[in-house]
Amino acid sequence: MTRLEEAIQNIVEVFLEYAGDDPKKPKLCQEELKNMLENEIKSPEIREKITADDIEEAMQKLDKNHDGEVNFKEFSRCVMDLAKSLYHNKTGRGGKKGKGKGNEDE
Ligand SMILES: [Ca+2]
Repeated sequence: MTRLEEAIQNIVEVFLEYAGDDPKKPKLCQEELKNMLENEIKSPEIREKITADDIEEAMQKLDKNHDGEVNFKEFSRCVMDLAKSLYHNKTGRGGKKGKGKGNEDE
């Protein structure tokens, strides 16, 4: 498998692995989200972005539709946000909107 294929597959597999036993309704509850963050995010740089120390805050941040759980759409948005932030750190580009410099190609 190529690196990109592997990355895509990993995102799906990590989500499904933690998202509960019901394959028809894969969502992360707060406890599952906590397990996932603890086991799958080790880099302090990324950890601080997602405030894994405060699981309720992390949950609220990710749970965009406020149903108390994190679905795949919400999870993948979080992964993309982390990827964007890493990209920003490496290149100085693609930072938060309205911050002026480094924003021109958005
Ligand atoms: Ca949700």
